[in-house]
Formats: sequence, structure tokens, C-alpha cells
Amino acid sequence: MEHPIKSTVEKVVDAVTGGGPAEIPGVPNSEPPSLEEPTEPREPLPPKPDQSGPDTFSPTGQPTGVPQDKVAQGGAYLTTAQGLRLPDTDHSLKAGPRGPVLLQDHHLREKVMHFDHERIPERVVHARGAGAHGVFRGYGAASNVTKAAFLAKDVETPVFVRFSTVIGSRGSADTVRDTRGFATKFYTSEGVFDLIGNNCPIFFIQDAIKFPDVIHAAKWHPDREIPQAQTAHDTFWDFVGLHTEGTFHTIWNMSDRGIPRSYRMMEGFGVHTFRLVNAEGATTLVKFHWKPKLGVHSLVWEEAQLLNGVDPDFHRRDLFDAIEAGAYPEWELGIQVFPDTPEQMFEGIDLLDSTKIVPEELAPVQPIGLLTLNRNTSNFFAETEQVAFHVGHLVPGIDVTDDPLLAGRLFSYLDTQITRLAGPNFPQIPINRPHAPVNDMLRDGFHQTAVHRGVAPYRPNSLDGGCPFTAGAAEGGYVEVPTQVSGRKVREAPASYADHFSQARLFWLSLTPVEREHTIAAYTFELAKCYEQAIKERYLRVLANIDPILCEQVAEGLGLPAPAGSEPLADPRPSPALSQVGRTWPADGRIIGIIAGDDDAAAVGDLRQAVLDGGMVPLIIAPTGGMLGGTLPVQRTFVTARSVEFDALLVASAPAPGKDAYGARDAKAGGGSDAAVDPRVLLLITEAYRHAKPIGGWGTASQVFTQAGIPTQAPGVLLGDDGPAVLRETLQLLAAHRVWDRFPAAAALT
Ligand code: HDD
Repeated sequence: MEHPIKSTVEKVVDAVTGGGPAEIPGVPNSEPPSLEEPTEPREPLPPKPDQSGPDTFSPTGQPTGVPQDKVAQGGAYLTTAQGLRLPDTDHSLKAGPRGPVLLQDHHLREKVMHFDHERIPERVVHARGAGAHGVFRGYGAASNVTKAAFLAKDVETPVFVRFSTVIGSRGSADTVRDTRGFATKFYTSEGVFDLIGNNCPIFFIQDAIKFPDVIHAAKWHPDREIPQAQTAHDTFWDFVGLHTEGTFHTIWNMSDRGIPRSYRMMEGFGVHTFRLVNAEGATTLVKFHWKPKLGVHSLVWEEAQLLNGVDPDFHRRDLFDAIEAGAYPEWELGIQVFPDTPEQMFEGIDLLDSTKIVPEELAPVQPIGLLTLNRNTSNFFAETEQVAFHVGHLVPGIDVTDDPLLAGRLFSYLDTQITRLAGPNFPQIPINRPHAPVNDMLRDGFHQTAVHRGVAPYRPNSLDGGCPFTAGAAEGGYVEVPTQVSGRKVREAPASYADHFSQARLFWLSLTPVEREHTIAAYTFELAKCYEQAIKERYLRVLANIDPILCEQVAEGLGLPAPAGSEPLADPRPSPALSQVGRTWPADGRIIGIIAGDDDAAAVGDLRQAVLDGGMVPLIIAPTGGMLGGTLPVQRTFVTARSVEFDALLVASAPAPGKDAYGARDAKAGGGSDAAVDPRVLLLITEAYRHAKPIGGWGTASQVFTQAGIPTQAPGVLLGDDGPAVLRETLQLLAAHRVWDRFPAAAALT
């Protein structure tokens, strides 16, 4: 089957990277757009298909008929919010051209008043995010354990997904070391179901009452509001050093998992154990997983740091561009299934403790459906910013458990929307509207947009004919599982919650040497950023309880003695599923940089086509912009290109220093094998090499590698006869995402 990217990627590469104007359906592109101000009112342009907002439904579930293509700038004449046509929006009403502005200028007042109130409070956590629309198709594989209609075979359900970082503000950078949110809203026929997970299977805390503590510690210092969007500071390490139930989540974030390559390439986890109910009323405990079709890949730390400056929107852009290109990201939803026993334990693991996983080797993840993101947002604010998720948005067949972390979330998610979305009527905002009929008796309040009919929004009533009636399970009503509840009223945790280290150790032991090396470096970086010596020393004692080598290596980096652990070391069996290294994946959607000059145009043309045919995105990097050889659009110049944007770099020939190449004015010019190469190209290549990316070339490319100090025999350095030959080898390397052998430390920690 042809991958969707193949048919569309070429067109979009141009549109996305500036190679040509994007085509608006129905509007021919042959006429160059006029830059002159239009003088005549004209018919609005037809909206692009992806400009239409979500379908709108009235609070009673009927389509509103309000055309969602009623987008901004859609009509012929500018009006006020009241529909009054305006002759001028550039000048305040004044007593003479140089006179004072008049208080009666109602247009000025409306325009500025609305602007003054354009912002809403950002989310208290997960403020920075990116969203997309898509569809979920059930495989039917879960039908024996749940009656949820959207999981039945071939049922298609519209979805909206929002990815996020946790700690930073709305405007913070994307590639920070942090947990990522993965929240999915399923607009099912039975009502909205929200699965609000992370890219991490465990959480910092076991009880929601600790959530304000962990977030206060992880966010910026309250006195100076720094640092932004990262945990490399005293308050975080102070907290996790004292509160050791966060040890597993912390090591997860210090591993490469904390810096994903792309939202498209990360797993998602529902974290808690949920309870499923089938048509017969039988219950099963499950954990939800999202498995990305492109595999799980990460940045390396230096790439992440550079990207924070070079392209702080890297993840947001990557998601948007991929969808625009038709390279629709896909994830399989899967479940780990456990018997619903009174103990709610599995193989000795407490299923109600959200700081623990059940290794996939013990309970395999069984695929139950496919998520495809296929439509970008048309308005970030209306959709990504206003979407409101809630763990209590459930459908028949899915119920909660007594996980105390989940219990607190059931309170918090509704509560927070009151402040953020200014009142209780946020379910009426288009992105939040269910696609199932709504027939509630909730009335009035701020931002009420429904015009409810009837006089009896109460039950029982006789005045509205007793309507609406309640639904039992047979009519699709949501009936909670009648679980047995008993116990003393206490503020205590069960004994099993006291194990804080065995699974952090399991994770450590499951990593490959190179992943361990990265994890050591991350701990060393973050702890070295702390001012307080006591905090570093205390955290080394935590590390000693995970693994003595880990502790020693971090201690060495900090210049401190390595302490002994206070707990006996567990001896868990490693879980290979936790490592990101060692498997191969499709290279679809990867970005291939091609460094070329005018003389290389013919060869580069063939290579570019081969990259497109491979389902990847070629970006041509040349000394100057414009068209390479007059035929191929140049997307990056030596000034704008930085290695971190590319998954592999291919070199057509050795470019001589350009006139604005820094530090190269006195370099040896002219031909010959030792002729100077543009230093910006050398930087591109040395960085890509350091970050273990495939680099290749043909023709005079070997000169570039030699001058960059890269041995041409090194792993992942490919020299061939022509571009397509080099690309074939590059593809094989990209299947593993990186040239792992190139990391010098790969052998050191075995
Ligand atoms: Fe939370 C947002 C994920 C525990 C309180 N959370 C939020 C989002 C995600 C998560 C992905 C962003 C949703 C969006 O895109 O709008 N949160 C989690 C996971 C948790 C978790 C996987 C543990 C397993 N959260 C958690 C606890 C509490 C909260 C224990 C409070 C007691 N979370 C919130 C919140 C947020 C939120 C304050 C902020 C914005 C929002 O809800 O809508 O209510």
C-alpha cells in the first residue's frame, strides 16, 4: 500500500518550506498574488478545507447550522462586533486632524476593549501545547472486555489530541527536558471520552494531594521566576530528594525519553489502571498505551538545547508540517489486561499505585484501535487553547478505579476550567461540544450561549411532561460499577506504596549502555545547576538506591564523593520494551538535508526525487536562496540551516567559503583537495556527526568530511558513487534512527 506521504509530500515541501505558493482549493494559482490594496469589495475567498472549525452542535445535540467557515476576513466589508459596516479603522475620531480624540469614538473603544481581553489564563500545568484533529478506528479487539461503542470493530470516532510540555509557560520552548502530555478527546456516539495521559507510564506522586507540591517544586523559583520550563534547579531536586516516590518518573525524564524527537515519535500512557465493563457486566482492569507507528525516538541533549534557541517551536512545527504534508501520524491504542481481583495486584505490582508500571513482558500491550491525526487546527486559540479535558469524561464500558491520584484528578480538571475558561459553560465552546445529543438541566451562568426552551429544568417535573427521562444501562446510561467499599477513614498509604526504588532500578537496568550514559549526563547537568550542596548530596543518596554505578558516575561529574545506598538493591528482570535502542522503524517523514551548489543541480534533482519516493522530506541547502541551477527550489541557505533540523545530511560537493562565511576570509580558495570548505558547512557536518546522524556524500564530499576532522571510515559516514546510492544506505541507518555505535561511551557501562 502506498504511504499517504508519497502522494502529497512533494507539493507540501514547497508550500511548507517556501518553495512556492500554497494552493487554495478553487482558486487558481496561475495569477501571482497582487500586493496592491484592493479598492473594490470582492467576494470572500472560499475557505480552505482545513479552515472549517469543528462541527457545531447545539446544547441539545442538534447541528447548529452555523457555518464554521464563517472565518475571519471572510466577508466583503469590515464591521463592528454588532455588524455595523465601518468606513475607517485606522484613525481615531478626533476634533480636527491634530485635535484631541473624542470620547464618543465607539469603534475605538470596542476595538481596544476587545484587544485588552484577548488573553485567558494559561493552564496551570501543561500550558504549552500543540493540537490536531483526527479519527480513531476501533479494531473490535476490546469488545470482550468493554461495551464502549467507539472501541467496536470499524467504528470511526472524531478525535482532538493536544500534546504539551508540563512545566513551562505558554510561550516556552518545545524541546526542554520534561514530561509530555498526550490528551485525547474522543467525540463518541455515547458522549465525550477523554484519555488524558503522558508520554511517561508513571507519575511523580501516588496521591493527588501532593500535586501542588510537585508542581510548585518543579516550576520556576517563586522569587525570580526562573528557570523557565525545566527542572534543573534547586527546588525540584530538593523535593524529589526528600519525596522519593518520584524516583522512577525522575529517572524516566533524565533518560532520552525526556527529550522526544517529535510528538509523532513518542508513546502515550493512560498511567492509571482503569476498569472496563463488558456487555455482560464483567469487569477487567486495564492500562492504556499509545504506540506510535514511527517508533519511539529522542533528541540528544545538545540538539535539544540548540533547538531551544534555533527553533523553539520545533515540535509544534514538526506536527503541523507533517499533517500539512499528508504524513499523518498514527498511533495504535493498546491495553494491558489484568483480572479485576479484590487485591487489584498483578504479579506483586500494586495496580492502584501510579508510580509503578507492569512490564510489557509480563502483560503484553494488545492493540485495540488506530488513531490517525489528519487535520491541523484552523485557529489555535479556538481549538488548542480552549479545549478542556477532564478524566471524568467517561463513556459506558470505561470506569475509574480507586487510585488516589485519579480521584484527585476527577476533582481538579473540572475545577480548573472555571478559572481558565471563565465559567461553567465551557462544554458549549465548539471544540468541547459532544457529538452525542446533549439534554442536560444545567442552566444559565457566564457565557451561556444556548437558548433553552421549557420551564422545568428540574426532576421530577410535570410541567415539561416529566422530560427528560433517565436511562438505565440498557438505554446506554452510564452506570458505575457497584464495587464494594469499606475501610477505616484514615490518611494513610498502603504498605506496597513504600517501595520507591525497585522500578527505577528496573528502568535503569533495561537501558542500553548509551542510554545509561545519556541518563548519567542528564542527572549531572541538572544537579550541577543546583546552588545548594546539600541538595546534590542528598540526591546522590537517592541514586545510590537505584544503582551504585549511576551514583558514582554522577558523583564524579559533580566532584562529590559517592555515598552508599540506604536500601537493599532490588534484582528486577530488565524490560527490553523500556529501551528505545535496538529496534528498527519506518523512516517516513524524516528530514534529509542536501548540501549542494549550482553545479550539482542535475544530480541533486534525482536524489531529491528519491527522498520523496522514500516518504521523507528533502530540504536543499545551498550558498544562497532562489533556485538551484535554475530548476530546484532552495529551502535553506548556509545562513539559515542548522544541523539540528535534519535527521541525516547528504553532501553533493565541497562548497568553497561564501563571501559572508565567518572566519574564512583568509582560507585557501580555488580547486584541489585541500581547498577551503565553507565553515558553516563544516559546522553542519560536525554537529550532525556528533549527534550520531547518518552523513553521506559523493563527488568531492570527502573533502568536507576530511576538513571537518571526520574519519571517512567512521560508522554512519557514507561515501558512494551518487546520491541515490548513498541514500539507500542512509535509509538503512535511519531505521534505527541514529548511528548508535558512534557514541564514544556506548561500550563503557556494560
Ligand atoms: Fe493533569 C492538565 C496529564 C495528574 C491537574 N494533565 C493536564 C494535561 C495533561 C495531564 C496531559 C493537559 C491537558 C490539556 O492538554 O489540556 N495529569 C496528567 C497525568 C497525570 C496528571 C498523566 C497523572 C497520571 N493533573 C494530575 C493531578 C492533578 C492534575 C494529580 C491535580 C490534582 N492537570 C491538572 C489540571 C490541568 C491538568 C490543573 C491543567 C489544565 C487542565 O487541567 O485543564 O487540572
